[in-house]
Amino acid sequence: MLFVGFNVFGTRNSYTINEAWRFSKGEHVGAHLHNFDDQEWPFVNIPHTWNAEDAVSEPEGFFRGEGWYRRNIYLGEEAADKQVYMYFEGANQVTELFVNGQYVGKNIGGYTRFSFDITEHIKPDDFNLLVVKVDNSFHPDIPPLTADFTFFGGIYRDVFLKFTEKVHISLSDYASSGVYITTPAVSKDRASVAIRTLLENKSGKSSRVRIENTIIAPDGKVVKKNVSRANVRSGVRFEDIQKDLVINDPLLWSPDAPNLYSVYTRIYDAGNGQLLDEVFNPLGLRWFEFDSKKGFSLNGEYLKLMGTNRHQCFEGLGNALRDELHVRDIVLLKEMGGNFLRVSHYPQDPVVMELCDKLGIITSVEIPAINYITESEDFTRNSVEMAKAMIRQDFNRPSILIWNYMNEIMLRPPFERGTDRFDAYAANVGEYGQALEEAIRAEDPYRYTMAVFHGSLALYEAAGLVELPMLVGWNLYQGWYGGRFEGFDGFLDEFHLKYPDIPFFVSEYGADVDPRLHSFEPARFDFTAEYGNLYHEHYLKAIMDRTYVVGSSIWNLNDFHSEYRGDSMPHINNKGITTLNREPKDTYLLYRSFLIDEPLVMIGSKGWKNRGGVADENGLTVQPLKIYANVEEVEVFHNSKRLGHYIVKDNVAEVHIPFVNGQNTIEAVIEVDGRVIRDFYQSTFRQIPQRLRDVNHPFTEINVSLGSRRYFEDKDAALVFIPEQPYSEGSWGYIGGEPNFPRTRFGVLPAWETNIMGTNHDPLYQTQRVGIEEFRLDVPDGRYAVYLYWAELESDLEREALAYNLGQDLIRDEAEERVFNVNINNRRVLSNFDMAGQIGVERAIDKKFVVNVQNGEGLRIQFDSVAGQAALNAIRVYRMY
Ligand code: GCB
Ligand code: CA
Repeated sequence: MLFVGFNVFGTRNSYTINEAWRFSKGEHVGAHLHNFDDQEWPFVNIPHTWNAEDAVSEPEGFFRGEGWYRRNIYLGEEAADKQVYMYFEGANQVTELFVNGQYVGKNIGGYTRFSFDITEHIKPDDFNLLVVKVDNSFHPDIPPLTADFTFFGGIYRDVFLKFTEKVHISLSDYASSGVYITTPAVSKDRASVAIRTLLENKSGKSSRVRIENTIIAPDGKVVKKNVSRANVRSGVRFEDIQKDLVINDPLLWSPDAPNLYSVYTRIYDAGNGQLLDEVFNPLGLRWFEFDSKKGFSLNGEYLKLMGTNRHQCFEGLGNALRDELHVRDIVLLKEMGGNFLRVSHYPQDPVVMELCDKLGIITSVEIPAINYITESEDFTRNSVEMAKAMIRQDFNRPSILIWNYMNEIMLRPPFERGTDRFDAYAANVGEYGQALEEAIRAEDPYRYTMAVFHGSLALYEAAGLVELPMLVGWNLYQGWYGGRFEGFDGFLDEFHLKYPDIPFFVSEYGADVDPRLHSFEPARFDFTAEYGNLYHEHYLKAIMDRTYVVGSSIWNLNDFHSEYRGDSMPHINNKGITTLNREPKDTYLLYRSFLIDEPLVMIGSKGWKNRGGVADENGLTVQPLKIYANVEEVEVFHNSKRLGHYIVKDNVAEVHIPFVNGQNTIEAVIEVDGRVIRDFYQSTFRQIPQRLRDVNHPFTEINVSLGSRRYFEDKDAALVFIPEQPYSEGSWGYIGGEPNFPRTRFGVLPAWETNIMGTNHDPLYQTQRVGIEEFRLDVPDGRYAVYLYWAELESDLEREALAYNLGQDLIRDEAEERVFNVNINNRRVLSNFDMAGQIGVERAIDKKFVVNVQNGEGLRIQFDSVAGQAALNAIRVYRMY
């Protein structure tokens, strides 16, 4: 009611216009005009991407080009006599706006926010045609050029209309809030605040205004009100500065106590007192320091920064997430006990930053300068512009302490090392870095700058980048892409020794975990949960052991889309400690038990609902299970039977569970100060008897992955494939042959990582036994379904060097011919079977055969070679009758 009489909508009105846009991919001549016919175009809602499907579909590549959005929107009275802005939280990557057939403007860059003043182009109390053209084509002058994530196109974040009075706080300074708050001095006793406000006057005449900043304490009380007056000339941006606003005994902002002050910046007509505009900003009072020996301190106290990186995509949605999904991620991080987020590799949705402010997550934010640069003025200019937009837009976030301006920029230099051209390139990269370093320091003298490198120090030295930023970030993958875990420790110590004055982060480290894969003999690059667990157990300890490492961020909080990737789950990078739809993996539990103080017990491999294995002499199958806890001991029960007390070491207790056929319930219990806390895990176990003809344990089915030490869970069918074993009398297994392990420049790997066409169960086809003579099962008489699974892994297909293959350089021999016959119980079922010739390489082949087994003959699947070596990737035998 306050403003009725002069302003029905209050001071500033803002709402989303996300719904019911007509959309079409591709080029459309004249689509910005009124008479263009879009009736055939489907409706979409924003957030929207046109790549949600093709970025995960089998054919390589995803659509990169233009997409058009059209909408007629009725603008009522709220638009009359107002300044009207269209505000985008983000669209990837070049956006052009047309209103009522007229060109309004263009934005470059897919991750920062932008706004257009559309006042001149609209008609109030009428329908207005808004047309947005977005283009996600590769552009040599716009970062990112290449990177290990999918460049989803579209208007993938909220779009708003904003209506202000003619005299208002600026919306067009890089789409920032128009208010810049700094805290030049903060101590326990006293904080001094400065507020700079940009004002716009579009009224055509000068205006006398009163500018009032009100600071409200976390408890809701006004602690400061400061007023200034100004004459704002029309058409000129006016800058109001209020400084030395002192707050005594401030409530400091920290991860444990994220106290937030509110700053309301209001402008009033100095004549009639009318409130013209009001802008809110958060304010956090804190001081901090990064020290190369003592590590990080916040408000004078040592704090190890522990957290993750994050990518902004989700299963099925690409990057088009509604606010709630962004929010959930930050909550997940907080619940894990994290106090740090590297907002990677680009600025993210405003709600992400909002949550970090509120939950007390310290952040670094970065521009997407990744892998290499284009040596052009435009590339540098666009990068600097992005950095400015990033900084101004999130300038007032207390959570942000660091601006990062590059990620592994020397990973893919386009010129050969050792040449003059390379040296010139390295020098150019150095200059590029300097331009960014300078621009950022000029924009924001109160925060730290950072550059993030991959593990080849010499390359960054060559470019002169190592000593440029205030902080360095290292992305380290020893024991994943190559080498061993210990290489990580060695790298940290050596760098610290060589550059004792440079404070640094472990800005990335991680290992891919496909939640369907398990192994009790984990190996580098097997994609199993168990290997990922070992990797993180090692890294966590190494990071904690070193005070001088200021902090670390796991790569990554979530699994994320990377279209060109093969791996066990094509198009997805599985280094998340949660899945694409945010199911926690064991690694999440490991960190949670380490970082959270209140007593916790969590059983690992929760998602593994279908287990299996071979029974021992006692009819049991003993398999290890990890339990995460932050107490000294945990008591474990299996199917209500007490197994005992287990010591927890470094937050992990390893328990051997004697699994039985059928349901298994495991209970873990801790007791702290009389409080009992428990966790449960349930799994169905499919036990394979030692002797398949055991009358007490009738054979039903067996699923085996060949050439492999991995278990593969088919979650949809609720079954599990178990690792191969050699045949022995009465039992089952292979006869002859050996696993086909791929050789790479960085060693032999336990499985291939080729994208297999025609299946989602790639891991089953990515291992195989070659030279196999027979797979034999001494099953009882009956009628059986035998499923054989194959894919030809050897191929001469020329592959473009992957944009991102740290260590995946495959050594291929010339693919040999492979032709063989398959017999079942001496009956020929396939002759001259030639996968490459008949079906093609790297394509899944599933064949089902029905066999009567009689006279105690068992099942013998026999392979005889015609040319080259026979092969088998997986087998399933199922008793029908
Ligand atoms: C890195 C990159 C990141 C990749 C990651 C990986 O070093 O900075 O973008 O996704 O490695 O998984 O390879
Ligand atoms: Ca949003």
